[in-house]
Amino acid sequence: MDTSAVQRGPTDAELVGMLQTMIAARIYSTRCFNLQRQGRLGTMAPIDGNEATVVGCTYALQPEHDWIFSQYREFYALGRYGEEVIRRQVLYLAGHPEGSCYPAGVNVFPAQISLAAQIPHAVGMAWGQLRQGLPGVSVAFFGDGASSEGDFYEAANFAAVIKAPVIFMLINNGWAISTPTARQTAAATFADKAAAFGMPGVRVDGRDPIAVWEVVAAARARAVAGEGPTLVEAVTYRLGHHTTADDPTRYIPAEDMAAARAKDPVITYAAQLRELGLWDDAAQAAAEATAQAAIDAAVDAALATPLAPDAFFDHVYAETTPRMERQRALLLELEGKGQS
Ligand SMILES: Cc1ncc(C[n+]2csc(CCOP(=O)(O)OP(=O)(O)O)c2C)c(N)n1
Ligand SMILES: [Mg+2]
Repeated sequence: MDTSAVQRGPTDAELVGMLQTMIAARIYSTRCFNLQRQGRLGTMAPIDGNEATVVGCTYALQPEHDWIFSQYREFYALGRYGEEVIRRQVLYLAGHPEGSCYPAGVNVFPAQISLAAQIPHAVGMAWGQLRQGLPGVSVAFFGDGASSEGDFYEAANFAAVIKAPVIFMLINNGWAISTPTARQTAAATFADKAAAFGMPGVRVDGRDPIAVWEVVAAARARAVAGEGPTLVEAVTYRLGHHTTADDPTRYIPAEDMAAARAKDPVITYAAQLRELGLWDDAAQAAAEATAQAAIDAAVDAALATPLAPDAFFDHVYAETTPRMERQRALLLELEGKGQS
């Protein structure tokens, strides 16, 4: 297999780019959280704690060839897939259906709220890539909680049998809403589950973007060499609310959260790059200002876009069913816009 990318490791520019993207992700997510509290955006799931995993992974990919299938928390950190991702994510939170459809060339699938349903989609895409001889891989992000769903077992089993070029990125952030990992599985690690499928399972520090980069680069090299899928368990800790509808202080002991915050990946990775001489106060200020300007522009544009209350009917099927047309008419009537 081609191990050149694995052997070279990330360049200095990529190391810096990863930190800029992680900082931006935290700023985007925090801003959207606050706007939900003000009633200006809808329910959202903050990314806090997952930044290093998502960014380390995407920097090891080739966005022009490799497809991303996310759960609901990763979008803020997909900056390597282009600024359009954050613009669409904010549109989505503002209620616009087109916010979950990406334009051609942005290889990102819509958010998936139904746990694990994105995993068979990723394997299906990878199967297509394999059959068409395309050079890319598909990556499925999913949580420790999602790993208990049948969709994960079915998709992983099938992927291993057909040697699909897919990477299963299981983000173990300690929690599935209020269920701790100790109540999620009796296995010693989530990575151990790979053995039953006949694929490699790798456990990596999900708070270390360089470690994640290396593991994903190796998994990608295997996948494109026709050697099949890899299960990666990235271990981190959820630093925020499950969603804006959650209150983690009711079930996470304050000392556990304080210990996790002391290992906040955005802070520890910045310190690491300062030690390497790749980061300083000016770089930090510039990264924050750039991210702030980008999120301000995305939010202003989303909130200024008129929202048709029935727009979501247009994006379910190519042809709307009679039942949905009746529902649309009823909705418009209730909105005072349809039959008066
Ligand atoms: C099929 C299905 N069952 C239950 C839920 C409700 N639910 C939403 S998020 C969640 C927890 C998921 O935890 P995990 O997969 O670890 O992801 P995390 O939120 O930690 O990123 C649950 C149970 C759902 N969305 N879909
Ligand atoms: Mg989780």
